Amino acid sequence: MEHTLSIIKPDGVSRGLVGEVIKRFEGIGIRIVAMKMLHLSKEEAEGFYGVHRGKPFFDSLTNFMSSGPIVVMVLEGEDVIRRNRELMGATNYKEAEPGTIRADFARDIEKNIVHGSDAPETAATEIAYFFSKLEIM
Ligand code: IDP
Ligand code: MG
Repeated sequence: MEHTLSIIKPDGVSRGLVGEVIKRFEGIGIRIVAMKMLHLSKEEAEGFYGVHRGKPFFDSLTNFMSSGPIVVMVLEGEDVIRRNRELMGATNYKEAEPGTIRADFARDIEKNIVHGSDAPETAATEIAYFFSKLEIM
């Protein structure tokens, strides 16, 4: 059974979309096996998005990600990394398939509601960034 990390970003939380996002996961049989609300510091956001250090949007992205509470979740299911990415839609909401979370709710390439791991290696690293083994059901 595969695991992935999902984050409802500060815009998703402040716009009241936590339930909407979770409903979409549960609606296709993806299970939530860990969940918590956090408010990252700038340094913690920079650590999480370390792969993007040096990119033009890095400073703005990490300011945004540390601007308010987020909901972090470990999702479990068959092929869940790919299926979560499919539910999310493309990074740029303008290119996201209709019916995806980003197409339905995002109006900004940066403030795009959700994060999802993109591969098994990044899923493992990202889950370990937020959760200990004991916190995963
Ligand atoms: P992903 O979230 O779809 O995996 P990544 O390329 O990993 O997309 O980028 C991480 C996050 O950085 C995006 O979700 C978005 O919030 C932000 N981002 C990516 N590209 C841009 C950009 O060109 N301008 C502003 N923000 C961006
Ligand atoms: Mg990514």
